[in-house]
Amino acid sequence: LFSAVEMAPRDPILGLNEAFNADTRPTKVNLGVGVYYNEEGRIPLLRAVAEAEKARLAAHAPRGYLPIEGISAYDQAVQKLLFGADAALIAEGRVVTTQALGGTGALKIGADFLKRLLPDAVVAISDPSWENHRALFESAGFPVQNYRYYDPFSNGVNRGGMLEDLRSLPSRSIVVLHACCHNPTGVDLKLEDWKAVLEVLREREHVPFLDIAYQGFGDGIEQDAEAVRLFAESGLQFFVSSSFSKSFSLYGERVGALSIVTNSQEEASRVLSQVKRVIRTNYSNPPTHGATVVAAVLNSPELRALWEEELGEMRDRIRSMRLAMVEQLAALGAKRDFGFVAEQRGMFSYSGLTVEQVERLKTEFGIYAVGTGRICVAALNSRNLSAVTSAIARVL
Ligand code: PLP
Ligand code: TYF
Repeated sequence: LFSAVEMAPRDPILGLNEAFNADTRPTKVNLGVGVYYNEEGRIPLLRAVAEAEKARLAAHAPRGYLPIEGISAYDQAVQKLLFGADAALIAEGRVVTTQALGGTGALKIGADFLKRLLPDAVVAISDPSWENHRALFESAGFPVQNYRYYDPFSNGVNRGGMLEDLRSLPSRSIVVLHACCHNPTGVDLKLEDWKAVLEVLREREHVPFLDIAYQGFGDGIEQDAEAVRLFAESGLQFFVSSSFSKSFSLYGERVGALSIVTNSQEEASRVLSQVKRVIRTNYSNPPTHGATVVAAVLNSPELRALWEEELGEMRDRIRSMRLAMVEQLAALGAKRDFGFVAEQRGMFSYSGLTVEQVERLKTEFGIYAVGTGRICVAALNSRNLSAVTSAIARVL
């Protein structure tokens, strides 16, 4: 049965963790995987989460099956966070939201549902994108193409190329867009760019699939939802996959959601019935813990304020690490201007380091980054920063 099974390639990012864990150098630094570490180099357990968990534990709540679409209070809280508390489309009952197994699970449910709706569609993802975007949509049966996105010369977005590629896709393609804090580049569209993209999507009748895995890590919770809000007001129908893995530091609890914006409440109920069918045949219904905690935090004014404060601290710490990195590299006389790192948003920076330079960082200095040159700025702290910047200056 298994004699012909080939060894699958390792995930280029998660595979790095294994190499990092096996490295015995005490000075090693993991800038590979997209995880937020605090100043002490640990994944934080947010105080808001700990409070909600304490209450949940004390309640000795039974663990029955959840509804297929998840916890209603959670789904509603997700909608408010994404579309705004006063969004017309929520009041009109036009949005379907289902709890999902992280942002990844949301993408997968959305992809499976789309395959039934548009079996012959092409999916387009940014060049570059989170590698799992391609793999997920391919495994759902779609051909996946790239649209131009990152421009290495300006460290910005190739706006013209992006719009041209979106225009030349077959009509009714599925277009995956990073709503904020683009992974892996850290380079986002500006509001004007979003408007231009939206018009092309409308013209070509493409189906937008917004992926928002880092809400609150860019400029703020509301600010980072700018693209989602713009699409919500456009009258278009679209998909949103969202995740609390990073914003609640609940990676392993798998807390995400799929939201689908439809034209009417009646349409929404039919869509929900089909999404539930997809969920049922994948994992039946979602787990209780993470979504209960997130719903408790988002629906309690005190815990929510605490969460916003803690999320703000994470955002500010990343920002200060970006600035310190730029300053230190300049002070070290690095052979390149790294000023662009301070302009990027979210956890990542496309540093421009080559495969060879990344390899040297690993072998000579025990500093792990993704082969594309992506570094996770959220893993820097005031103790490892100077080791990282001096190593980068050395390999340039
Ligand atoms: N989408 C993007 C762009 C991501 O970077 C991630 C990161 O993990 C995800 C989705 C998946 O999030 P989750 O870990 O909640 O599945
Ligand atoms: O890009 C990252 O590092 C995060 C974590 O298959 C991740 O999004 C990486 C790879 C993967 C799943 C999650």
